[in-house]
Amino acid sequence: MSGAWWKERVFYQIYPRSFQDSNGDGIGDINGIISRLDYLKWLGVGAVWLCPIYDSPNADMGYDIRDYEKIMAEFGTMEDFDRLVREMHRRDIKLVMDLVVNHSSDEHAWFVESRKSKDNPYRDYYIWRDGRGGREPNNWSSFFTPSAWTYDGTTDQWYLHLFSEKQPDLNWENPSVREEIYAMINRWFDRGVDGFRMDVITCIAKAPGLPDGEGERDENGRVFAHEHFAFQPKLHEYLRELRRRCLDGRDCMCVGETSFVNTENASSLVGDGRELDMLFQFDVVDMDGEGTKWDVIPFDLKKFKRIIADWQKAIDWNTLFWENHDQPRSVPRFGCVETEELRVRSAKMLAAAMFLLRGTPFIYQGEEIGMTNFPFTEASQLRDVECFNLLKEAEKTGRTEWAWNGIRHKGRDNARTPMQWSGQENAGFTTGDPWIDVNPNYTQINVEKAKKDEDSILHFYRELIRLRGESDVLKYGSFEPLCEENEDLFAYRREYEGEAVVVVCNFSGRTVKLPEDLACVGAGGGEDEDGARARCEAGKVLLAAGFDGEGLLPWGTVVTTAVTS
Ligand code: ISL
Ligand code: CA
Repeated sequence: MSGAWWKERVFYQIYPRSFQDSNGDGIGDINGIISRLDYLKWLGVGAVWLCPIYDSPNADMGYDIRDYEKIMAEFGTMEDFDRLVREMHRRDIKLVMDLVVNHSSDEHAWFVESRKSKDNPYRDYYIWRDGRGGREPNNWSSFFTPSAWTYDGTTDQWYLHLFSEKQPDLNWENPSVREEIYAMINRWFDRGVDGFRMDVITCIAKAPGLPDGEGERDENGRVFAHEHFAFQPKLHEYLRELRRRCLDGRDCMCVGETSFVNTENASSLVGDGRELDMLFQFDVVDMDGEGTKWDVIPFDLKKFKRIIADWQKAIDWNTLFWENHDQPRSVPRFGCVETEELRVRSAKMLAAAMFLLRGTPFIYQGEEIGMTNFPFTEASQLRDVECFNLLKEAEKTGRTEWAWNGIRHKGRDNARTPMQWSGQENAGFTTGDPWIDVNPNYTQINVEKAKKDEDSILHFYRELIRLRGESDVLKYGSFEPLCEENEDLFAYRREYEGEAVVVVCNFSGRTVKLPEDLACVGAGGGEDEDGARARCEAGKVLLAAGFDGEGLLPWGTVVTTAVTS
């Protein structure tokens, strides 16, 4: 069996600013990425999702694009980019770019024109409205700021921004906007890119008339009105048009960052080849927040199992991830960092738990060495607009302690600290001053050290990627949840054409004996009552960490062959 390349391969997400600096200015760049391609190849990576590298004033670290067809000067030149494409393709690594077209930067030439006058040809490229009695046109709040509107005195109107005020929303209703975007996408395809990750793509269409939100109001009467800006009917129209105009006829892939997707509406986006190929859902990573992501609640294994089983059932092909540039690190979050031994073991367990499910794995840079959160203590260590706005608002209401607790657990800068390559100064990331501090644990946690240690998290990832690559059952097998009521274990069976594999993961700090129904796991030859010798012989261990033949040590995992059902 050989499916689409984006199902066969394991993805690796690069946050360019923090991956590798090549010229000592403290900022990661394209030449730095090129110098690490052999590492990615060694690891077994088959495709890269590259976070935005376009010209940007960096109000939101590249997610505010000033020019879609220029490379950010700090990252290099278009020649460097063309070389990156060549060097990746020479190693058979696909390149997927970030596509941020819900909004642009307020410094984009379109917006600079748009705000000049009401009759400017670019006026309708953005969403401008009159105020209501000196206030905003409606009651929407934004992802990053209290209000989703900013007033502009030049024309006495307000513009809409679902993110920061430096990220005005593009008006997809306007056919000229769509034409410009499609042409831009096609030019990138013609340069050789293999696909796109589409930023907040589910929010590009807004409800006609921009009605007030009816949900829960904040102190100022504002509402996070996603019922009016996510999953609007026009979304499907736009995505189909985009596919016809840009994707059809190309051997490419598009994955949506589909905020507000759920198991009911997911199949309206994927599965029939008319809109997206894959989607990112956030049910797993949103699990440990209640109301807002900043109100941290403990990990709930049963809930996790339900979410995974529901999604594996809901659509044919999932994306599989624990981390990205918007999430904190996964080991302190879902595993255990109490001791070095447990950090290593739980990182391996998390890898097996997620990346052997049915779907395409996405590894975020540094996850493969088990990087952890940063011990933030002061605002000067932060770089993220989301954190700054959170602190600003929290100070007004005397909730500073609460905000800091949230930032330490969930702040996006946790995952944006430099990649830890070695025990040398600045973790081998830069010879200069890094743009954001290196995690002080880099002498312990780094690629160079992990490469030398066969028992490291890094080697486990490499082995896991190799196994998946060689195995049809791990790629294309069905998914069946096991031990659903067990309080400590997450387990599942994959099955495909006469082959089966069982994955068992201990999500607890206890040693757990394998329950009866998993008796054959790893037993490799033992016998049990129902004469299940065959079952036992099937129990060949493919991958393990903290497995002693009978049970799993705290945070341990085992992957074995199994009999088919
Ligand atoms: O990280 C989040 C807030 O905590 C998410 O809600 C995030 O803002 C949302 O998933 C959209 O993310 C994407 O678009 C943003 C950008 O800041 C993120 O980095 C990007 O992944 C605006 O472009
Ligand atoms: Ca640099």
